[in-house]
Order: sequence, then C-alpha cells, then structure tokens
Amino acid sequence: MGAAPDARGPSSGVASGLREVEGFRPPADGRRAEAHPEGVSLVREKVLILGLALLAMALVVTLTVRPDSRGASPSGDLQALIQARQLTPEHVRAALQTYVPPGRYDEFLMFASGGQSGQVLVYGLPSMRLLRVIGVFTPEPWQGYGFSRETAGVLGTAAGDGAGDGSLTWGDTHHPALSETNGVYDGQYLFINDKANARVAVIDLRDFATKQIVRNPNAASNHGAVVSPNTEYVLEATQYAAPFPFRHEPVTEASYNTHFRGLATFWKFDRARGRIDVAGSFQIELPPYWQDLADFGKLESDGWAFMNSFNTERAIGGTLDGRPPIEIGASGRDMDYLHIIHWRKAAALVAQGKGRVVNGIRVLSLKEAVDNGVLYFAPQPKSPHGNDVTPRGDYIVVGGKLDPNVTVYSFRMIQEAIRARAFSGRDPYGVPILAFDRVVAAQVKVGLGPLHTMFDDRGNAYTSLFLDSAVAKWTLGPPYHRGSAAWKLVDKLPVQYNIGHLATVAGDTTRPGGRYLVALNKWSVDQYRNVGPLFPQNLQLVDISGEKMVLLSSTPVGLAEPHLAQIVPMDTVKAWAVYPEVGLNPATMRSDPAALKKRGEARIVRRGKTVEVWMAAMRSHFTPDRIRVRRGDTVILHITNIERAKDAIHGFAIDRHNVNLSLEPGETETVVFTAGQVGTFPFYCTEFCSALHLEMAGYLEVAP
Ligand code: CUK
Ligand code: CUA
Repeated sequence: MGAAPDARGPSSGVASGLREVEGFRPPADGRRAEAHPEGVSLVREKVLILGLALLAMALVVTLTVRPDSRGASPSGDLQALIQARQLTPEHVRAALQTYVPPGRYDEFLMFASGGQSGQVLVYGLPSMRLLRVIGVFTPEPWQGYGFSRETAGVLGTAAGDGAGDGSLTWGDTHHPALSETNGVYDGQYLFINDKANARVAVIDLRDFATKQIVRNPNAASNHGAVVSPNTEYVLEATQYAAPFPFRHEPVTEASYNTHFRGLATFWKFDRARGRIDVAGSFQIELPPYWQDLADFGKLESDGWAFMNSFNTERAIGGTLDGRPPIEIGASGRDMDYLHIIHWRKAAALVAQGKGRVVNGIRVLSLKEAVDNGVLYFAPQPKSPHGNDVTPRGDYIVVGGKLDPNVTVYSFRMIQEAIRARAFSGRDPYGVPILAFDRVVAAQVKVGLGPLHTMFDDRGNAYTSLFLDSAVAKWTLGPPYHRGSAAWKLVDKLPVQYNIGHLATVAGDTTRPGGRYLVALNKWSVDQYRNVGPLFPQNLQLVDISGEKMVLLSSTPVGLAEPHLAQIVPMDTVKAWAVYPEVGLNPATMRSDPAALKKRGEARIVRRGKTVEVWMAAMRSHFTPDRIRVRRGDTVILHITNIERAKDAIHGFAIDRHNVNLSLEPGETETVVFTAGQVGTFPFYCTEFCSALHLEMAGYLEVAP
C-alpha cells in the first residue's frame, strides 16, 4: 500500500487496541507505538527528529500569516506551540484544514442519525462542530418539542396502536435521508426511521423541525428510510419478520414460516403538503427473511429498488431449549437474497386496485408481486448488510459482513437475466432467484467485515470494514474506470475503531461531491479519556481529495450511536432565520388563527370551565402576565413571539406544570392543560433573552 507508517500504523482492531491500552496510552490520533514504556520515548524521539520538518512548516505558515499588530513574526511562537503540544506536520496540516475561525461558516452540513436518542444531529464540516440537535421521536426540552399541543400531537399520535396514547417516548434512529430532485439532494426535507417502532418521520428543513411521524400499521420494526430520485416515495424495509397482519402468533418453525412476513413499505410523499400520504402509500409482502438496507435505483435503474436480507435460514433461536442462538442459525447458509423490486410496476398495479387494504394501507401479496414481475431475488454472500447503488445507477454494491469481498451486481445484467429467465431456482415462497454468475459484474477483495459503501466524484467507492476497523477505497469498473484500473483496491485507512456506516459528500446521489468522508465508528476504546464505562462513539473526518485518504480529526459523540449520515453543501439548505410572518404555526406552516399580530390583541376569555389566553411574548415581558383560573379549569394558552429580530427566542415554562415551550421569532404555539393543583405558580421565560430576562415572568393563580 505504501502508506506512511507515521500516518497510518498497522491495522488496529478493537482487540489490539485493548491490548495496547494496558500500561500505555497511545497518542490521541490513534497512531500505534510499542506496547511498552520505550514506546513513549520512541514517540518523543520521533518528535525531535521531526523538528526540521516543523521548522519548514513554521516557515510556510510565517510566509502566509501576516505579522501581528506589534509587528513581530509569529514563527517563533507557533513553533514553540507546535513543539509544546507535540504535534507532527500531519497534525498541523489537519488542524489548518479543519479549523474554522470564529464567525466563519463551515462548508458542509452533515445530518447524522442520533441513534437511541431518537434525534437527528446536525454537524458543520470540516470543523465537526455540532450545530443542531433535532428532536424527532423523543421529547426535546430546549426546542419545547413534545410539550405544545401540536408537537405532542406529532409525537403522540404515533404511539401505541396509533390511538395517541403517547406511550412511546423514544426511537432508534438509523438512517436519515435527504429529499432529492433528479437524484440530487434538494435540501428541502429530511426523513428518518425509528427501527424500534417501525416509524418514519418527516423533518422540514426550513425550520429544522419534525412535522410528521407515521407508524407502520403492519410492521413491528423497520430498517431505514431511503428516498426515490424525485422523492415520490420513502422506502422502509422491515427488519425483523413479524406476524402479518400484526398480531400474536407463536414462535415455532411452522408458525413462523406460515404467518410471519417481511414488508417493503413505499410511503407516498406529498411534497406540496410536506407530508407522507398514508392513503397513497403501499406495501409489498415479502418472505419472512430479515430484510435490511434498501436503496433506490436511479438514472439507468430508475423505477427499481434493491434490498438486502439476512436470516434466509429463518432461524428463530431457542437458547433455553438447547437450540442454537439466532446468530448461529442465521449464518448457516452461504448465500442470502438480494431483493430486486420493480417499484414503479408495483405502484401501477396498486393504482389499478391490485392488492388488498390491510389496516389502511394497500398491500400487494407475494404472489401478485411474483406473478407480475415485481419481485426477483439474486444470491448475495454471507450476512449481507450494505446495499448501495452507484452514482449512475448502473451497479449495486453489497457488503457481506462475513465475506472479505464486496459483490457488485450489474443492473444491465440483472435486466438481461430477467428477460432470459436465467433463474437458478425459486425460494420456498416461489420468488425466482436469478443465477449468481449472470448478474454479478465483479467481486472486489477489500478486507474483513465490509458493510456500507459510498462514492466520490472520481469513480471511487469507499467501503467500511467493521472487522478490520478500516475504510477501503476501491475503483468502480466501466464506465468509471477501465481495464486494469477497474475494480481495484487502491487505499486502506485504519479508523478507531469498528466503523459502521461512512458518509461522503452527497455520496449516495447521482452527483457525489468528494472532498470529505466521515467514518461513523462504533467503538472508541482508547481515543478519549473515559468518562465512566459508557464510551462515546467516534466520528472521524477523512480527507478524500487526494490519492491517499488522510485522517483529519476525531469527534466524540457522547449522546447515542449515530448510524448513517448525509453530507450536503451548506448552501443547498435554505433555512429560515426567523419565521416569515408573525403568527406562523410550525405544525401547519401557515398563519395560526389563534396568533396575535400585535401586543394590543392580547386577552383572556372565559367560557364556562375553559379559560383561553392569547399571549404575546417580546423582550422582556409576557402580555398578559397574570392569569387567574379555578381548579379544574381547562387552560388554553396561545403564545406568539412577536419579535422579528434573529435569535430573539423566548421560552415559556410554568413552574410545577411540565409546560415548556420554545418560541422562535414569529412562532405561535398552543399549550393545553388542566389546572389541577391549587397554588400561585410563577411562569417565566427560560431563554436569557435580554438584560432584563429574569423579569420576563408572571403568575398563574389557580384558586380552589
Ligand atoms: S445499520 Cu447501523 S451500521 Cu441500521 Cu445502517 Cu449498518
Ligand atoms: Cu424572553 Cu428571557
């Protein structure tokens, strides 16, 4: 590989990381030294030897940095600093590449799933600064998400059986998907799945707020949300097969094979409304394998979708009964099935009234799917996981966790095999299986534990290697690269450690951007000072603009486990700085009939046992600031932040009431509660919005 040992070091899996950490803490950049005390002096020596290189580096810096106001050259200072911090030239270069001075903006936005936190994390690149956390499946107090009538509705309506019992207060977010126009991110919407509860959320990127959560009525869990090239549909695959339609059935082989099913759910997205249209959505019944990641075809393969599966063994566990655990049972066969779905044909069949409506959504049966040429399988090696379509839509790259190769399927070959009916058999449910050698264009040996793949603008693919703890860079075949330059491993970069997904700039679109890659690592082991036994995840930024990948920075995530991320140029997303009009209701993105346009419209009206308050918030008072009700009254508060200044945000909290809102300039929110406790309760603004912010308060009297 010819990698500089300084910059790379040997491949460093978790096991070796653990071994080395005993008695010696390696340098923070993950470089490896010997696991004994001399290791430390070796590093020191190396630093001294690098002195000359540092001098040269400092000289370069001096030439480009203007002398400070006192006219002194900074070179001496800088050099001392570099030495004091024991930085190598690689460190200095990486620091200069990623440093964003105060007041300047990052070039890219990264939307990462927030894993078990049920949120979305928004980072700036290359600084890797966390810019926003978006509450999605979990109440989020700072944003007041889940406390107002509307946001509680977004969260609550999807709980339980959809009856709005509000019992679900978390989600397991895995796969964010930016909306696309012609296969390119358009920066309008973000979708994300909740694996644990089979839900998909819609986030509007005008205000970075969650607008809708739909719960799959027929599935128990899901894996992923991906969008079609024009965001007509959001595809959600089930993860764990469950009785279909959802109910109780015993977990025995006979019952499993008969009653359990997987589903491919195509949620229809109504872009004008910015909402998923459940009535226009449809599902395709699938065999009870564990479907996994899906990707839409594009350009050449537009109209098709591809989906992994594992556990085609249909293992059901039974560890207490002396049966093998699922992990063993599910790894028995050499091949699982790539699902090849002609979704455009399925949509046409559904439009003709084919299928039957199950719990409010039209489902195309397995038989209908097979009979109409909607569903085909192709064998895929050993515990497949990643499933990624190349920028031109011409290949599908599959990573098998237990196979050192990525397997590349050609869409053209798939179509020829379908036309020639080149089947190697059918699965137990009658789905035709395309012959492996008729559809596979290449297998590229990339290393151990290949998972996910993304692409750059130069015909390269980047695959995460979970077991190797590395990123493999390899070349695609024709038309991207030809002859001996095609299908070749060209570089490998160790990461710390056990990478899951990776993301490149627009790396899953028809127009990838190159430049940066982020490795989303599962283990951090020795990368940070441990803060208790729950270790942070580790995001690592990699420069992929050259031949060799270069590690630039590490960012701990002390919040949850991000899985996938999407990286988009900053100016693709056109977010509002203030709501465009005073009185806008973010739930509807329309003018709220209960909004105030000016402070003079504030009032309190009692109707029977209901007290309705129209309140204005502005620096630094609420109008009205005294509310008198009686115990048992229903209190409806409509609060409008009538400010027009950027960042003039007011919070609203009533002591002892679990009432907590964030009102951004122009926003109107409504909160409804029953005055259940007698008392005189202060309410106040929770944002330090002005010098007299503490005075932004009032009283709620609840009389007996
Ligand atoms: S999965 Cu997490 S590393 Cu849910 Cu996308 Cu592969
Ligand atoms: Cu408004 Cu503090």
